[in-house]
Amino acid sequence: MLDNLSKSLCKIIENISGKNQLNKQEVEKVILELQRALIRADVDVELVFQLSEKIKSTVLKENAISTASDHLITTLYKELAKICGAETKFELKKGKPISILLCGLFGNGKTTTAGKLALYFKRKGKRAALFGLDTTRPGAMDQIEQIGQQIEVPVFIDKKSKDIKQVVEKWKSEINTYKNNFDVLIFDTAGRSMLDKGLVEEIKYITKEIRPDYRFLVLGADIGQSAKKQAELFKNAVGINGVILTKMDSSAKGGGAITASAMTGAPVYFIGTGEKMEQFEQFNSQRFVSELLGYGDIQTLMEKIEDLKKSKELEDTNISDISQFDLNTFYSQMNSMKKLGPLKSIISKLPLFSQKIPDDMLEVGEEKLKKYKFVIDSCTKDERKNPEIINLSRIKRIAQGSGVPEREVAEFFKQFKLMKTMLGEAQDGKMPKKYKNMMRAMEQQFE
Ligand SMILES: Nc1nc2c(ncn2[C@@H]2O[C@H](COP(=O)(O)OP(=O)(O)OP(=O)(O)O)[C@@H](O)[C@H]2O)c(=O)[nH]1
Ligand SMILES: [Mg+2]
Repeated sequence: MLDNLSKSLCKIIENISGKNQLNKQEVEKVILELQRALIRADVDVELVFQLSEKIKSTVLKENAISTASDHLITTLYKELAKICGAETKFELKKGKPISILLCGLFGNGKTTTAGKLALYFKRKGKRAALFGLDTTRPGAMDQIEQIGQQIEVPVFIDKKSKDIKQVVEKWKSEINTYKNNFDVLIFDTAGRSMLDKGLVEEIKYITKEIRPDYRFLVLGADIGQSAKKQAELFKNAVGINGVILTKMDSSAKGGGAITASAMTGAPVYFIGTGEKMEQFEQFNSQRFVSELLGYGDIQTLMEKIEDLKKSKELEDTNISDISQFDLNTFYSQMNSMKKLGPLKSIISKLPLFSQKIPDDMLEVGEEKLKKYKFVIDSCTKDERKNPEIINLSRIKRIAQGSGVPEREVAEFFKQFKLMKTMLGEAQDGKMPKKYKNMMRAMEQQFE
């Protein structure tokens, strides 16, 4: 997601993380780099300017000649999170049906998103229904019909009518029945080009008649600088009160999209991350910025670990004293990693880990764990407690005893050593400085 922007931002953070204090020139240099990175990613120029002014005035308060690098990082994080929108979870009130209208220019993903939303609500135990209001594009009705069949959600369409007024009148006259039978009514509308005056008139008309509770603008992450114009167009026409970003999987730039919330004044509620119906998730601006800045999705990782600990699936492998870290603790760590399963995808987003841990160490499968167990069983008590004493002749002996090839035995000890070094450094407070900054930024966000 937004790989290029993320790379540039990570580089900026890396450069300042190493320094304690930054003087005014250095701050200005960082801001200049930030501006370049954001503009290259298609973030609106005016917004970039406002953001940089805000950061500058916050970190260099009262004509200070220098600032702590931590302060700059936390400010950067906070301000970026702000332009990506407030934290707003989409929640349904019990017993109160809602209607959602999707609008946007053509090809941005409205119809696909209508299906994704319906599936999202269905999985939450809600009764969702789709309504086709695209009487313009040939095949539009078939498309939404197929989507409905695929996700097993009722679809209301009028294939014969090409007259939007007729279709709207029909659904409007029956809307109370639908509201009694469903929790969420989702209306898919026609997409056109920005130059098409008829589009604005049509969407205004539909909104006036149907009076949807939510008017979501569907924006593709690949639209670049034109996001601002689109946002304004639909904001003025229907008073957008939510945004859904699609194609977050495929956009290299996406700057228009990340600032869509700032531009519409409406929160980004969801993002689409692929063509499949399941590739859809709630948007969380803090997590998003955290990933952009290379801190990875720490929150998700922590939640996952906590859940597993609660369900007792994960042993508590906290090691308070690094000298206690031996082959036995190493084995239980590996065992835990296996339980976390898809953690690899999360860990690989954490630069701290991804740089240090080889891929095959993150892919701990059943087979490998079995081998590790044989290796450990073939070690003497002394070797288990002090694996530092392992040498070539011991490796040979262990390989014979365990039936695991020498090369793999050697690899096992190499990985043990690597993990011990990493944990040692982490405990010395050398490595996680970046993470400490991040946590502080997150805390400050709520102050
Ligand atoms: N990669 C990717 N493709 C998507 C996503 N959302 C939609 N698409 C694709 O974008 C294309 C257009 O999607 P539609 O849902 O038909 O877009 P639309 O806005 O309804 O288009 P019109 O009705 O013509 O205005 C399709 O090929 C979708 O599969 C997404 O999140 N990721
Ligand atoms: Mg469509």
